[in-house]
Amino acid sequence: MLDCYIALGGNLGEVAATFDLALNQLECAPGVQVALCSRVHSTAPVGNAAGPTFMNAAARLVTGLPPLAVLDLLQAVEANCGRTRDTHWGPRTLDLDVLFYGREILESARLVVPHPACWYRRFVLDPLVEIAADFRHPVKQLTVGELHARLLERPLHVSLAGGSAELRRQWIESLEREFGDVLFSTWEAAQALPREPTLVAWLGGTAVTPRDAHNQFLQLPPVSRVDATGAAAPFEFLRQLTQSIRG
Ligand code: A4P
Ligand code: MG
Repeated sequence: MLDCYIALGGNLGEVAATFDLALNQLECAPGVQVALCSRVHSTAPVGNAAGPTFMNAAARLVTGLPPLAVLDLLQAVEANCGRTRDTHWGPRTLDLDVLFYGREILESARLVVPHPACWYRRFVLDPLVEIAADFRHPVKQLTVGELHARLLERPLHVSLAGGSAELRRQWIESLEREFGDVLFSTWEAAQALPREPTLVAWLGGTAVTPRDAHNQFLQLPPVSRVDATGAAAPFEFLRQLTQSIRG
């Protein structure tokens, strides 16, 4: 048996009632107990297609099920609660994500754990810190309480590393226009500052092989780095990162 932390989200219908229904279904499933649940938080939607205000919560499950069986169960409960998958990141009655499966690090086509975005999203960490402040993120090696505290620092500081100097200049200008309260910097400038940025977004390097490019990414600080090179629309991804950390 191990602790599995999950995130609950939704912005269609009676979301708080849907969360209750979902937690009841999880509690009734063989091999799972719902040990603890956070309060339900009202959160600003992240992403252009996300729709109206969200409700978010977090729960601790105690389970003997293997990780993919937990994912199957969460997806079955989503479907029972009226979840359809029309628009990626579109409005939804219920989204259930696996945040942590014990202290395991898993990466497969269907399941990535720890959830790659859990450490920089206010809508995840605000509820999670209520029930798991001392749980240590197995990759970032900070506790949930420490990760949450980083997102409360002001000014928030987002730094752009890699990419061309011209691209970074243009993107920083656009981001500053939209997010007047966030400090944006190039990684070169950020290194002279006393405090590490909240988040360092990697826009890609000059290396020829993918392995060398990955090594360039790995030279960024482990706690704050995010690889934006896989994003279909990297500028939109940066906007969403900024919305996520600002809350
Ligand atoms: N998958 C891989 N790893 C995991 C994991 N750890 N947990 C795969 C759950 N699923 C995982 O998910 C797509 C696929 O991810 C699954 O088939 C699974 O095999 P999905 O739930 O079908 O699609 P999605 O939720 O639209 O995509 P995604 O990327 O999970 O979106 P997010 O990250 O859940 O973000 N704003 C606020 N305020 N609150 C929110 O909750 N949520 C989103 C969606 C956008 N904006 C939001 C919120
Ligand atoms: Mg999801």
